[in-house]
Amino acid sequence: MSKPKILVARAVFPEVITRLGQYFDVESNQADETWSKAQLAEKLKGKQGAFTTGSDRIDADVLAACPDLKICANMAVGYNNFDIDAMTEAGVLATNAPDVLTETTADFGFALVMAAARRLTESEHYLRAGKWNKWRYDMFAGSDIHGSTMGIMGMGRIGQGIAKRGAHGFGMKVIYHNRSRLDAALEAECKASYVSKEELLKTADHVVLVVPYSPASHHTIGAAELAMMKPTATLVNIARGGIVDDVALAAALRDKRIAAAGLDVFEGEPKVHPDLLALSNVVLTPHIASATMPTRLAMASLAADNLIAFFEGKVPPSPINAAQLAGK
Ligand code: 8YV
Repeated sequence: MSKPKILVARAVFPEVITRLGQYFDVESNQADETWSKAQLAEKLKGKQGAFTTGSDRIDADVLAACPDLKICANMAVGYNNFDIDAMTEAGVLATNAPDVLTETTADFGFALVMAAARRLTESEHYLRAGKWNKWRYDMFAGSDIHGSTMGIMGMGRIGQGIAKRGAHGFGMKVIYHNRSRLDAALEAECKASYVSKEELLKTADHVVLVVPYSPASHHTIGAAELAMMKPTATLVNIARGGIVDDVALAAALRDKRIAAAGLDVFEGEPKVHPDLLALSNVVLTPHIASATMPTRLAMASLAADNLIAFFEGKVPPSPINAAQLAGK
């Protein structure tokens, strides 16, 4: 019997490609070419499965061009690159890669809070530029982490990981806002108290965004929200570009209406708004919160597990729209 045909849309670990090759006829982008949506659709023609990352768009246009497609396995926990309704309509299963990246991503979120609040990259650039010639009492004075208040918007697994790091490791007071309140046991574990979005923005010294992107969460942080924050506050976004209005943020940072920001994700990435690039009080990283080799391997392996289970007629480990498909 011939093997199902799959496309691996990005360069990934060779061992994962080898493993997939045992089950599938694999075409992979190991050359790491940059494909437009139309090119991705072209490559997907005749394929029954796709291995994608969080920036490979699968929507009605792509699905219309690829009637053989049955499953798309995302090597990412976020899946706003998928139009889930269109996929369900086309009978295509979507899977993601949750859990395996939680702690690594929480580490990075916390690192961005520290880097932004303590002006790590800004001071390093100053030193490297040869500008350090004397001591000054207020040189690169930032804001404290220990004993401060951290406000987490989006209290899923990664948000909870950041809360625990802050509360248990740094004695921070943790407040959070989420669509639904955590149960009492989880709140106690995270030492976190539920507050309104307004209270969080007004009282937190460090605001961390971990909300999933959807049209409803577009520009969760814009000019009005930035205006509520303390002038000494830090804003960190490890969620998705589009959760923050980057232009409004750049203006707030430039006018010192908030003190600092740490951003791993951007509207329109990999392009970064020039207004942000022009500022020194923002730490900018290229969407690497999950980037450690063990975690990236675990994410790729989970995407592969989903594809293999699906074509073996088993229940894939992390389906997104299985219930919708079953109810069709
Ligand atoms: C991915 C991410 O690296 O998992 C996610 O949702 O944002 C990152 O871990 C990125 O989406 C590429 O798949």
